[in-house]
Amino acid sequence: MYEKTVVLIKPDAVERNLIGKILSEYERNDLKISDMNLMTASKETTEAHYAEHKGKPFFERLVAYLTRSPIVVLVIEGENAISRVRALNGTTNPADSGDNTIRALYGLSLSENTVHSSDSKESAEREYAIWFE
Ligand code: FUP
Repeated sequence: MYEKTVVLIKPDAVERNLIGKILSEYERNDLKISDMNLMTASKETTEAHYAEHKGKPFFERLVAYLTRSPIVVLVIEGENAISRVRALNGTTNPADSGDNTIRALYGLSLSENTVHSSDSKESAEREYAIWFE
């Protein structure tokens, strides 16, 4: 199924000049970047994006991290883009992530794990509305 997914290149990656390396992982796997914004996320937008985690012990730290410096917000398209981008990104904790995944290559820790991508079609639509509308 042809899909769109929302990806965030997070502050730890932009700070370390990894935008190009991360974009090239998606492009060389035949995924299409169809929208892209470099921005500093507001607290309100970040809290909406991570609404499912509100109230959890790591929530405040998560919001502080995502808003501390610029991020890149992307729309990536292709056949089964949602699961393919999740596979390229790797698991949430870089320490457990498969070799050659973006999080294994570049992730610093569970909380500073370099990239985000939507986990379902519903999440992709919700996140698109948050970041692009
Ligand atoms: P993912 O879908 O892989 O981005 O992971 P989650 O939605 O479960 O978590 C969102 C973000 O919260 C992760 F990228 C990292 C952060 N997090 C923590 O900092 N501590 C935790 O215990 C769990 C998640």
